[in-house]
Parts: sequence; structure tokens; C-alpha cells
Amino acid sequence: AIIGVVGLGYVGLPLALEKAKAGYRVIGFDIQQKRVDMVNRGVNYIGDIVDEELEQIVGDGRLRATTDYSDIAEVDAVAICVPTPLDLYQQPDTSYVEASTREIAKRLHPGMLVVLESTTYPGTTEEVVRPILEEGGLKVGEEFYLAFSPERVDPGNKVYNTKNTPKVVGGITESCTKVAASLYRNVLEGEVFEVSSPAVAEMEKILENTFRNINIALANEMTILCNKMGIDYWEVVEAAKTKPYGFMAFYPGPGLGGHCIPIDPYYLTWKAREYKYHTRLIELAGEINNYMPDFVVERSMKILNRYGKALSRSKVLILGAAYKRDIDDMRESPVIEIIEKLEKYGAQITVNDPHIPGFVIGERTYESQEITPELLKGADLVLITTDHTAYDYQMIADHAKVIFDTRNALKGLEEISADYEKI
Ligand code: SAJ
Repeated sequence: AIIGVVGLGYVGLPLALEKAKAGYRVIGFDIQQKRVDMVNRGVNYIGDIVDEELEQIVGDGRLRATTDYSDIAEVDAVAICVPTPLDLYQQPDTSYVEASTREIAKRLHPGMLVVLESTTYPGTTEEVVRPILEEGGLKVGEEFYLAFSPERVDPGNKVYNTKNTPKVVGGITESCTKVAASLYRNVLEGEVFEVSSPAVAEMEKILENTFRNINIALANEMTILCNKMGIDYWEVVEAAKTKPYGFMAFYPGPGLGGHCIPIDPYYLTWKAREYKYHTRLIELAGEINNYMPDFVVERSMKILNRYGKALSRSKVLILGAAYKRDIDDMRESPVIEIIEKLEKYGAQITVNDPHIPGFVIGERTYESQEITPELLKGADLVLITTDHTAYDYQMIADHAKVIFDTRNALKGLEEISADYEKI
């Protein structure tokens, strides 16, 4: 059988690789020629989620990439793994899903399986994808199969990966569910759970990520209150973790980054309006999480004020630009907003991120500076925004004068000579 994967990003490329490793011939489709060229050269551009077998699999001819969607005519099954971002008005943008579905619909043939993997609002598979595929007259559940199966990739996670993470599958009909589930069982190690419809599968994914979003907001709100009360919330969480059941720790931070957690709940908020329902809890969580960059800037101001300094013309060294530790991804990173705000107040920013050599915000390019004792000493404030394990935290604590730690990154250090505060 020949498998197609549309969208060769952090979801599609690992999935294409797993399907090829399971013995299928795989064709990857992407609109970006440079990604297609890199795959065909066996070059992995996704980081740790794709292992070194890519080069060999491509070399054996079991995986090839193309921008030519007409090759979809050759495939027996195709997974849609394209982005589902929010548009400028915080509304779901399913244009990539629709465009990919149209390309597939042109080549849909009897017996073909189509699975949507992109995280989206409940109803997308039924209301958006299905009608486009049915335009050609083939009957879903009999002449072709359609299902939804959410991707669960946790960038940087060394234990769980595409192959061993359990999968949920929901088809338009029972036969769609069965066909999709059997393909995943051939490819993946993790258990495959069948649910009764695409909407259940779409909704469970949103639940997973909304659960995280809301619990992170709770941690953030608690830390704001604890800061006012002079209580160390990080100690509070450790104490709560002694409860062996019914508690799950989440931690405060400088804000919510990534392409999923800050975004996915808004897919539900948008769809709920169609049912005249207002997802107040989700929106309140969003407000709290979105406030954290401001909270970080306010706390920075207060700390500098203790030294009679204003943010204006103060040298602020920012440690960590990625949205979470040990990855090189800045999508939706709260550090972007923190830098913009600090710059607006006239602070002089230098940045280090061991995984990100440089990045652009607005017109300005930031190069990651090497962390030296001089750089640390020269900063009026050292702001730890991402707790990369690559950092030498003792050295930072020894040479920095003032540290504001938004990740409790210095936990466990015996001696912190710097003036030190946590979020
Ligand atoms: N964060 C906190 N406090 C916490 C946990 C996370 O502030 O206690 C922040 C992180 O620093 C990051 C953001 O929230 O900025 C999102 O973190 P995340 O750990 O949810 O990581 P993502 O978005 O890279 O990946 C998540 C997956 N992560 C985990 O389950 C741990 C999972 O929710 C989804 O499989 C994935 O998004 C997805 O693709 O939907």
C-alpha cells in the first residue's frame, strides 16, 4: 500500500517516517519546496521528534516528498497534517485543511482512506472535509473512508514520541473507524482507541489541551496572589504534590507559548458561539495567561526600582527565547512579548538562547550572546525566561547581580549570591 502525508511539519514528517518504517511506501506532500528538497536529501529539519533513520529510509526509496499533489492519485490512504492557526481575529483558520482536502478530492478514488490529524474544532471533519470529498460522488463509508485522529506530539519529550503515544480515532461511519484504526495499528506501537465519531475525537484533543491551558492559568493566578501575600507558590506546589491522588502539578511561567496550548481552546470558544454558548472559563484562563508577560515586566520594574533604576536605559539580559525548555521553537513564545514591552520602556536588551542563534522581532535582529561573567555582571537585571537544561545555573548565580527567575530554574542551587526573586 502507498500512504500519503500532507503537511511535513512537526506532525507530518514524524508520521511519514513511522509509516515508512512500518514498511509502507510513503509520499510526503508539502507546499514548501525547501522542505521537500530537505526530505529528499534525508535532511531532518524538525529537531528531535524525527530520528536519524530519515536519511536511510529516504535512501531506500521508502519515503519521498513532492510539491506535486497529483501524485495523491497513487496513494491508498492519506493523512492531513497541516496547520490550523488562528487568524487576526482569533478565529479558526481552516484554509490549509480545506485546500489540502480539495487537492485530495481531485484524486479521490474507491477504497481510499482520508484521516484529518490537525487539531481543530469539533465538527470540522463532518462539516468541512466530508462535503468537499463527497463532491466527486463517491459514498463515504462504502467507496471511501474518512476519520479524525488527533496528533499528540510533545516537542522535547524524550519518552513519548509519534510511535509509542496512544492514538484516538473516530470515523464518519463504523467502517471508516475500523479502516483508519487498522492502519494506525499497523504503523504505531501505542494503543489505538476507537470512538464513535470524528467529533468525539476532535473534542477529546481540545479537552487535552484546554485542560493544560486552564491549569496553567490556575498556577499563574495563584502565583500572582502568592506574590502579593509573600508566599512562595513554588513551595506551595511542591507541598500539594505530596497528595498521592487527585492533584496534578502545573507551574507558573512567563506566559503560554507553543502552537497548541494557547491556540486550541479558542477553536472551541469560536464553535460554541454557534450554539449560543460562552466558554467563560476558557476565556478567563486565556486572560490570565496572556497577562503573564505584563506581570513579568511589572515585577522587573519593581526590582530595578529597589536600586533606584528605571527600566529605561537599564541593561536586561534575557536567558531563554524558546517557548519551553530544551527546544528551539519560538512560536507564540511569551519572550517575544516580554522583549517588546521591555524595549518600549527603554530597556537595553541582550539575549541568550543555546538553541536559537538569532531571531527577529519587528525591525530588530537579536543574536544569542555568549554567557560570560562580564555579560552577567554588566546586566542590571538577568531575566530567566526559559529553563534550558544547557545553562550553567551556578555560574549564572555566581556572577549575576540581580536575577528574576520566571521558571524556578535555580531550584536546588545551594548558594545564590545574586539578589534573587522568583515569579
Ligand atoms: N507551561 C507552563 N506551566 C506548566 C506547563 C507548561 O507555563 O506547568 C507552558 C510552557 O512553558 C509552554 C506552554 O505552557 O510555553 C505549553 O507547554 P506544553 O508543555 O503543553 O507543551 P507543547 O505546547 O509543546 O506541547 C503540547 C503537548 N505537551 C504536553 O502534553 C506536555 C501536548 O499538550 C500536545 O500533545 C501538544 O501540545 C499538541 O501538539 O497539541
